[in-house]
Amino acid sequence: MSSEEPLYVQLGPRKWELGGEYLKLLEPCNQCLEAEDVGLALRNQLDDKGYIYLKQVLPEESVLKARAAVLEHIQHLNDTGILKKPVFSSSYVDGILSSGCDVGCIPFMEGSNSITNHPSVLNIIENSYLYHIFTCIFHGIRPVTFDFKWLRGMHHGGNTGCHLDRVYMNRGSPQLLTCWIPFDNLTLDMSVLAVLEGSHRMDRSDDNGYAKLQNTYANMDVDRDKLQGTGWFTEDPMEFYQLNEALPNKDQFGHRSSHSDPVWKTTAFSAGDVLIFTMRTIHMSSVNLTNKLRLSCDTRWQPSNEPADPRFIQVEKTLIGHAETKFGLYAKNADKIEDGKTTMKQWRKKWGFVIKPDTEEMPLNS
Ligand SMILES: O=C(O)CCC(=O)C(=O)O
Repeated sequence: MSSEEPLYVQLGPRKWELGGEYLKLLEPCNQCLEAEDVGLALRNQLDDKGYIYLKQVLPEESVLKARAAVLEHIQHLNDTGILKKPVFSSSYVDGILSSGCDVGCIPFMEGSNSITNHPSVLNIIENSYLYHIFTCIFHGIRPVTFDFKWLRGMHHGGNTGCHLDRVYMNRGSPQLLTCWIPFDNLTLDMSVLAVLEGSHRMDRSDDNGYAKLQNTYANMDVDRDKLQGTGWFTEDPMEFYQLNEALPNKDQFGHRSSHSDPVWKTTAFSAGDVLIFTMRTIHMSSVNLTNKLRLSCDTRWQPSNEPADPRFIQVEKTLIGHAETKFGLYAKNADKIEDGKTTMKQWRKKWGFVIKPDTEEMPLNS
């Protein structure tokens, strides 16, 4: 393919051209690592954009070793009959999925378990380089990383909808950060992470749709609020560009014409890249259009001298995550709303966000 040809990325229902109006290229900031004060440079990047993208900072060979360990683990679950449906079409080594292997066919690997604690996996997700980077970001304070790991396999046709992480893990340090690590070289059609640059900022006026989002959705706690479903605000990334439609100075697409307006960004990732972002940064992943299993792991980091969300760190040997309730992709197809549970549509209505008429539901009574 010539480099002149447009590249498209499928973000939920939107197929956007990379470099086009709605989707820009995510740029690495490895130059921060050359700064006199690395921590300051990284913090400035985080404050300004809501993320730090570092290109090829972990050894590729070790990342691919971690990938191989996860693929072998999944195959072992098949071989021993724990997983009935074959995950891979031929040899597990290439990670090619058998046809029809969707979300229920790929094992749920989140938590602190034999595969997240496999030496080759830990060698990546708790790599000493990451300790160094987070020590720099946290002003020299040694970081701690949650024992709970979000190791994911993304099936063909799957993706993660638009959300921010605060709704899942907001009971500890406000400095908590996510570190997303692809376990492979990922082309744009292999479910790459996309961030809404600038969406995390808290310096907007109260009438701004992004301020409203941060003052409502971002303050949700999926467990406290008894949410049923994914926890995603929406699956449609375009909704964020429409948040300010009612405001003056908007252009024909509902954008306000200001350079600080959030913009979606993504890129093809290399094994060895890391993407660090704040709990308030809206993000999603693109649809996996390939027949290859996309593996990644998100880990969480914070200064060790601050309280940690007890659901995700080993305190007195309890580590429960969201207990029996699953959010994210594994909650996508729950059709019946259980008694006492709430839905994102109900919350959105209560907060005053646009609800499409065909998705109306009962109002929240609280
Ligand atoms: O890997 C994905 O598809 C989503 C990752 C994510 O949501 C996160 O890192 O918080």
